[in-house]
Amino acid sequence: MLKILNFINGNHCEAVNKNFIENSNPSTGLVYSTLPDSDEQDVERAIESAQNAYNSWSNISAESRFKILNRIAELIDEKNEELALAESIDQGMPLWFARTQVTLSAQNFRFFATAAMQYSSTNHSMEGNYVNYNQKSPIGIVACISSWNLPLYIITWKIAPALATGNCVIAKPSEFAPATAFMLSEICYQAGLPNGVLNIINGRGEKAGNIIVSHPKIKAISFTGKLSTGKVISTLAAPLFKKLSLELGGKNPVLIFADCNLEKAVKETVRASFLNQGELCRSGSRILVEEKIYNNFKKAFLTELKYQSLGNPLLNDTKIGAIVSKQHYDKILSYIEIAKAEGGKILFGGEPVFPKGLENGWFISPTVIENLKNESICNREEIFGPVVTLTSFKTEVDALEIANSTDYGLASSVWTENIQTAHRIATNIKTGLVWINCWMYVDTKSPFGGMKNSGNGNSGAWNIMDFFTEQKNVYIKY
Ligand code: TXE
Repeated sequence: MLKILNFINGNHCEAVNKNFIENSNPSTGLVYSTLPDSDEQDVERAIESAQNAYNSWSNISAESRFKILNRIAELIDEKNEELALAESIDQGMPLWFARTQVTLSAQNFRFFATAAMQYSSTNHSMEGNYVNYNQKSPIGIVACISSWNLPLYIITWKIAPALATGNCVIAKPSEFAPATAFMLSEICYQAGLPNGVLNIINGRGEKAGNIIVSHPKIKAISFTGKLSTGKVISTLAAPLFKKLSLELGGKNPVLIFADCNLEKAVKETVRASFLNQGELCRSGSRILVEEKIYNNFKKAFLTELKYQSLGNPLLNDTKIGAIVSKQHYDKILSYIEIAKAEGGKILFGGEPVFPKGLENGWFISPTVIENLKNESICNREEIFGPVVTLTSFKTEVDALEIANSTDYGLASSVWTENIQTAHRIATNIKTGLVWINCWMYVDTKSPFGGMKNSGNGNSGAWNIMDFFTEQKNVYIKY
């Protein structure tokens, strides 16, 4: 039984109350690890250790921070295989995909290690013999709370900039996939991160998570998770004037125009729909196809699905692994039932799968549904699983209207060979990310974040460095 521990003041420890939560391997449905069911006592100990570490950490040179964060990146790369295996077992994603996510996690630390050295402020002379300059300083103790879908990638994407800007961190991974955060704490210790600079608290969101976000000493919260949780955290944070960076859900449209490269559009849209079992906030879940090619696209899309092998995530040719938890598995299946009740036609899948030897695991077939109205629940609410809807549109205006019709605005992809169409759609679609003739290309140097109910766009690159700092403007008359 894997025993996951908290990481407080450089030590691994159980919850003070000795309580723990059981966590299951999604491929087998069996409990395989435990994690601390932390409460106030654990959070207080973490906050105290962060406070003790803050003065030294916030005052060491940027180069010293670079060296430690860069060493963490090197160790993540060195341990790619064991981190990837742990992630695949814990979250259910295919092992080959987990390797790519570990590589990106190392890049997160490498990018923000260098950002620590490059991060600068501005100054300028003003008429009337004034000079104006601004100072950027760390906020203090910040919270990084992450989701289970890309556990290591998302938590490193938060922790690295928070540390690079000189803050001390209280991080809380999801209780559904805590394994690689535990391994990250060991890596940070090996890299020489001073005790108390990073503390990782495990536990339930509504308990440990709530205690962290409510704590008066936590001055900023970087959160990734459901819209509903983002609302709860915002309600708690607002009266205490805590800074908030929110990466929330999505219901991402894929726009397929008749003049697209059909073969490429089909292959990439299958990937966008079912990579990581569709458990990506950037997944394309609403596929909008120009009427002229709807039947051709549908036929090619369904044919391509036959190559999406589903099963044991540890096998190299597996494209679709297990669903992270029984709770989420049931939620996805309930949406498929809702779709049927709303008149949806199941073109492919629509039911659980029981791979040989893994009959107790949580697997759901890639599912394609057509004939749903735009205002149907499955076209408006985030399902966050291997379920997509197919809808046709007549004109570009129709496509944009459908694409922009949900309360989310995170990501979109557009397939067209017409550059004018591409620019018009990119300009008028209301999503924080737009991919044209591609999907899931990400660059750490670029800002990232959703519009509308998908978040507040404070992530990525210099946005998140600014988020984790306080700015002061100084005017000097001479
Ligand atoms: O979210 P939850 P999940 C979104 C994705 C989906 C969600 C899935 O779209 O909606 O994440 O992640 C903690 N106070 N994104 O199911 O349940 C909880 O313990 C404090 C968007 O994990 O909200 C966990 O650590 N904390 C993203 C974390 O919050 C609380 C990319 C998330 O849990 C809490 C990836 C509370 N009251 C996924 N309740 C993007 N937009 O980029 C829960 N938690």
